[in-house]
Amino acid sequence: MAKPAATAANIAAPDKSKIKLFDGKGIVTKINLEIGSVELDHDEIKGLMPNMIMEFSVSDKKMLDNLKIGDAVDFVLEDDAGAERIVKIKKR
Ligand SMILES: [Cu+2]
Repeated sequence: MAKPAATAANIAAPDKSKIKLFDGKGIVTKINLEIGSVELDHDEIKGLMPNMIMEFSVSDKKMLDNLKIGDAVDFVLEDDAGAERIVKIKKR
């Protein structure tokens, strides 16, 4: 399906149906409190990507407060038409 043109109307009310959530597991390898990102050595995320080490943005920097390098975590990744960010993360 063709992507609709970006108009004020669809920017104000994004199409929620494009947002998908994925559960993941991984190990924290880096934390960036300034920009609000966490690098994870993550397991396969079924339907999205194989296991790899990569950096993710988080929806709220406060989620990183209780994490440290080496922590095993469960997380929820939001994929909004290819734009990914972690919306939940907690120590396992
Ligand atoms: Cu990945």
